[in-house]
Amino acid sequence: MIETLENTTITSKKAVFLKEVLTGLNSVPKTLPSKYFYDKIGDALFQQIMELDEYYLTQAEFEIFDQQKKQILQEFSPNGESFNLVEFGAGDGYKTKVLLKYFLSQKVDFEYIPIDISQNALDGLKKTLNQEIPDLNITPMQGDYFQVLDRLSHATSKKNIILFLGSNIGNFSPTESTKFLSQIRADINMGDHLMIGIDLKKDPAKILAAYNDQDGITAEFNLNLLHRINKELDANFNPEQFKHYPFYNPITGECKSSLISLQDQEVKIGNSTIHLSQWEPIHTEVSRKFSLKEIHDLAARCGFCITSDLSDRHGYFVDSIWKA
Ligand code: AVI
Repeated sequence: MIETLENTTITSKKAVFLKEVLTGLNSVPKTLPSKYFYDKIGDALFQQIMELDEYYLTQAEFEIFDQQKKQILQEFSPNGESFNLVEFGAGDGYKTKVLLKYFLSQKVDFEYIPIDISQNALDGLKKTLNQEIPDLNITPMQGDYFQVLDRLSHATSKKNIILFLGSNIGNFSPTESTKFLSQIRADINMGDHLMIGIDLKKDPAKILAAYNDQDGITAEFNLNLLHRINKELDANFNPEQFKHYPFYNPITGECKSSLISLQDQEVKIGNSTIHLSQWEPIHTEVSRKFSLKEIHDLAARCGFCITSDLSDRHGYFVDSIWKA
């Protein structure tokens, strides 16, 4: 019985994946959803991207936490009150660990609650943190961000502090980000905080290099989407006939990545056939960059007040602290 249920879930996940891929590839221009980057190989490639010199975002946010952890704690808990530190999509915890260790050293009473869709990711994170920071009170929660947040806001009188780091908001469309952040605002209580990591507009060459590294890791990350579709949806993309192509528009702040078809070609996906013309792009991801004014407008639109904008020494990135 259980096996049947699991199989049903797997089948329906696959059906949704297939439907979204075919809808995207039958659109004009062609698109593929970036959420499908993150299978096991995609996770490992993204980990490598975060360690690249060109991908300045990780080090900039690390520096902000390292240099300004005292002020961050002061904002979160001005009178030493206890809180829940709830992180959406926690990853490997590389940057968050700086804050966790500092808060513990200051004898703050807090519970770290990383939320992720992947139980696997949470198990890995818990294991690492138990080894590295044995005194940490950690309660990983698997599931949809909002279901967990809703449960938390009703279950505890403690202040909730939400972390949404790494410029993940940049992967949303403007409509999606307004909806997502307004939903957070609706689910938290007056006086709770959101700290959101956002990549700023800067020299277009710097941004482009971050999405087109010399070692070709980002290209591999983008092309992995085709490998994944081949494996999981019985398709026959030839990834060698596609080229990773990012471009940055300084007016909109969008760095858009695409895969360009190097020749006229037909690709089979399940029972469907997709035609691609030579030089036709498949849009795969948007990584939006913001000005401070755009961040302030976004916060106001979603019902938050900004209490501080913490930036790195180059002014590349900001961790903006918002209050409900
Ligand atoms: C996860 N996200 C914030 C990354 C970004 O910068 O948009 C994903 C990424 N894509 C290419 N490089 C990194």
